[in-house]
Amino acid sequence: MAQDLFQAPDYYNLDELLNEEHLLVRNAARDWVKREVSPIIEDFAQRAEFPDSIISGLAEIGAFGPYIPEEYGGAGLDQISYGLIMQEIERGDSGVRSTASVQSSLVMYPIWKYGNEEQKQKYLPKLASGEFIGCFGLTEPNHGSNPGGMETKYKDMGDHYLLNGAKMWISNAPFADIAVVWAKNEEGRIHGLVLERGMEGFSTPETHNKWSLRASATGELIFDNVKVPKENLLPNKSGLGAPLGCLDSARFGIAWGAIGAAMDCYDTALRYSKERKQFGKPIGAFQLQQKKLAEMITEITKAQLLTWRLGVLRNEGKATSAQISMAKRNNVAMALNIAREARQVLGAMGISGEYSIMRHMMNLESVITYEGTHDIHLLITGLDITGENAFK
Ligand code: TGC
Ligand code: FAD
Repeated sequence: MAQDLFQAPDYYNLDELLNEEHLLVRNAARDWVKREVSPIIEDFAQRAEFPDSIISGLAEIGAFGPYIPEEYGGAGLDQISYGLIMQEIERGDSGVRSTASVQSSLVMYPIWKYGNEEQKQKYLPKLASGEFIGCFGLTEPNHGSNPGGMETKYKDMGDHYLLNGAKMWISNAPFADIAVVWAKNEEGRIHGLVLERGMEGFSTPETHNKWSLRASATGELIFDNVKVPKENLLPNKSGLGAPLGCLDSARFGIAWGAIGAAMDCYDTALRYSKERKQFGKPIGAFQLQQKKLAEMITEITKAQLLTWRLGVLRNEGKATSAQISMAKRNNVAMALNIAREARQVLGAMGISGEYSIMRHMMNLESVITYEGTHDIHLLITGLDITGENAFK
């Protein structure tokens, strides 16, 4: 990839809304991405390989459990710092942000919120340091948008549970040390179970041939009569609300992350538009290119404001799930549109791996689908404002 010359757009001086800790955390993540992610990520994406050498760096910048208390190895930061870290990482690559999102919000969060003290002590410090990598199994071959219909189930065998079923499209699965898996008991109630690699009957085949999130490893989780020790059940919450509660936290991080991808596309297109000359002028001097760039910075600024306000609400414990859905939906679509427009500003160079735009665009095609599709989030807003459920 060409040298990383990224300069973050801040059209409305939003840095003035951030405190010293936010700026410190954000700048550390920004520098780390420039130093450790940008130089290698295109090669890994081209080879469809996860760059596991970055795991220790992710832990160092606080990307594994930013808001998990320090007593469990987390960084003990607020929600805006968490969002800023996700923004900076996704500025580098959505797949790297996926790894951090899953680890923090889909693995550490349920253990922290629904686990007992022994489970927290056993897993959280190792997840925070990157010694353990986790994954989250909710989606199944027959149940994506409708996870409540899941077929994976476990039976109480007296001294252990017996787990059967399958999950698919699971980020980090091929190399994860542990998996938080959602399954129904004999009464049909959903519970979370922690599986460890090496349990007999538990396998994690990799999903190949993805044109998106190529630097993130995706796989299946297969449970063939897996004996799960009883102490591995997360005891403090059950029902579909348990996995959906984790999704709130992850979707919040994605809303910030998408801004990072959009900022990178905009910044690349702006710089290119000043350097590339056609018809004797920089292409940025033509109205059609200015329209694209002006609309990009407008949309980025609106998304930054939306997300900052959502962060304040989350810090105050007041953000609703529907507000989070709105931000995830808006910001990912915004980023995808900007990636498409930015690609055009670069002409043929826009499809080259020398620039990050096409990689962001392809990645965002997953981001707009996972953690609830664009349609599902619209229906969540629709239900919230009308009181009418249009899902079923
Ligand atoms: P519904 O009847 O509405 O709700 C069932 C129970 O859940 C509660 N609830 C929530 N709780 C916390 N947070 C939320 N966001 C919640 N949404 C609902 C609800 O109150 C109820 O509780 P209770 O106590 O009354 O039982 O459920 P439904 O079956 O109608 O489905 C609703 C729907 C469609 C919105 C939901 O299922 C949904 O969000 N579907 C999308 C599925 C999804 O997002 N999957 C993501 C899988 S993980 C992933 O993609 C990771 S990618 C990560 C990466 O790589 O970065
Ligand atoms: P479907 O649910 O089959 O939807 C297909 C289409 O129908 C969509 O356009 C959808 O919007 C539409 N649709 C569905 N229901 C309705 C409705 N009621 N009204 C209107 N339209 C509807 N899952 C995990 O559990 N863990 C992970 O780590 C994880 N990582 C992922 C990584 C990647 C790269 C990808 C691509 C996916 C990942 N997922 C993960 C799965 C993801 O959450 C699901 O793909 C997503 O929830 C959608 O489910 P689906 O693909 O089965 O689509």
